[in-house]
Amino acid sequence: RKTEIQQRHETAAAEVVPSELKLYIGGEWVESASGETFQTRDPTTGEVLADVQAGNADDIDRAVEAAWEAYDETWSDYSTADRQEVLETIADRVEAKKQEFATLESLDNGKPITEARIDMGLVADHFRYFAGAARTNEGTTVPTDDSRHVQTIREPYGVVGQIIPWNFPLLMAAWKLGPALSAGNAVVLKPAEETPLTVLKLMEEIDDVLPDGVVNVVTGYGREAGEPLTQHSDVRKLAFTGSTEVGKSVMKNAADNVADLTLELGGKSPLVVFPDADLDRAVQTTIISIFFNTGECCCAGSRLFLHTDIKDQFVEKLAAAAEDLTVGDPLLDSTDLGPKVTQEQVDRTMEYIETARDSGATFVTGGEAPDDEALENGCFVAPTLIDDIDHDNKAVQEEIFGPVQEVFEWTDYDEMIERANDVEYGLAAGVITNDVTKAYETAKDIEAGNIWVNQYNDFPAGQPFGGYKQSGIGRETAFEAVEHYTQTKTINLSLN
Ligand code: TXE
Repeated sequence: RKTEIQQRHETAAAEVVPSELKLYIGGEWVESASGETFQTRDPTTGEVLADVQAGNADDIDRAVEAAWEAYDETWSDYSTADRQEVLETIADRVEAKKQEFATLESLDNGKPITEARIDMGLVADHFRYFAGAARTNEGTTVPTDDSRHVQTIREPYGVVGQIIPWNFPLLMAAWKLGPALSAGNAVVLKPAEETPLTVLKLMEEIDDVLPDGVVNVVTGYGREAGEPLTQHSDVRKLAFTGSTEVGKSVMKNAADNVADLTLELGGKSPLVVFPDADLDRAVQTTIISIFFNTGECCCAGSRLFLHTDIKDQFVEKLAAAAEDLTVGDPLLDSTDLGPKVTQEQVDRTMEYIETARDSGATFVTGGEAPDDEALENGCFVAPTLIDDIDHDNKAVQEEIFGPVQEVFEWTDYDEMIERANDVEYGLAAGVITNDVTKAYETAKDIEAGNIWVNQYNDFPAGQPFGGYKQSGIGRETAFEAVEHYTQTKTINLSLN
């Protein structure tokens, strides 16, 4: 007999799983060259959602060829106004089917439907932002003397390759496609094997909007489909979001072809709370920093630095708030935390939890699967707070990518900053204080690309996002991203 959750998911899947699940190459839905497929599962129920094509190097070759053909024959003739219109129409199409997209994302990834709706709003907003950006991609004139006129123009690369992860599947696609198309490139995109469905649905919905071959989607595994894309000599720029380990191999492959590259990698971000903070509000911000998207955020505030004066009281309030969160069926509006994306991800999180436990750390709350029979088929991890752990522990130094936050106490500001910066990553950070001077000083002292003050995980389009240190290279979600998808051409005209 099916449980209530299984029934709800089966009904939702029948309504929203797209009918076209092949590779999208040259505007056609085609089978993978090998004829092989793989399954994508619902992490809440463990059931198979769909069989998806397992693309390989031959499919990447076909896709790159189709992209160049589209670029040479049609796309490069599109004016900036045409590109703006295309991107605006994509935003319209996502908005028109927002609930369907959100449900599909929630089924495939496990994220709460309320958060999936936020994602879809951001997807549309990013496409709109980059629609506008198409019109502002200006060059310069360079003053020298009257003997010449020197001008720079920004030209697209032609064909670019993009590889995205599973934590914000459609939003990561929007972050990548938006600037690439805005700048006038054709794209080969490889979604994560865990969550290919919303990107395929997007292509189904915008098939008539883009000329054939401008966006090509090759689903498949990292080694089989991702790697060949990063090795392809006709791909002029690569953009990758994922683990630092794979990011390094993408960088090496890019070097072989001297392809341009942007990387958005992992993080282990600090959230610093000063003693003057409004504690209740700070607790809510802390909850968002680590439990939003079940902690599957590269910028999650996974290391919490609490001033000694407030630490005990703060931890007590935070534990109560964490225990109050509803872990459950992500399709319900009342759910705060859904499952992790796969069992493999649960195992990875649990390994870090065991490392912390073995070191004698204190589990303030969580540290295991939630105690709920209805969730036993899903990939659930309870919200977890860890105290009394060494900062050099592997579970602190490495990205857990789950609903797990580690707490540290601080008294001396300089020592706290030193520890906050004592990781290989530098993606994001948060500061909570009512003192503007302290907030600014801390924001300057932390080595990270994104600092939130008195809030966390806020991503309006137009605000650059990207990492310091091993968290990445380049910035997304802002005009800078369009620049990353262009190359400068200098034209020097003799006036003699
Ligand atoms: O990442 P991978 P995984 C971190 C997070 C997580 C860990 C592992 O800590 O626990 O990485 O996750 C494709 N060449 N982040 O295994 O493998 C792959 O198919 C080219 C942080 O999912 O890096 C997928 O499309 N591509 C992160 C994408 O890379 C390859 C988000 C990401 O997968 C490839 C995700 C290869 N050799 C994980 N191998 C963030 N920054 O937000 C894999 N891929």
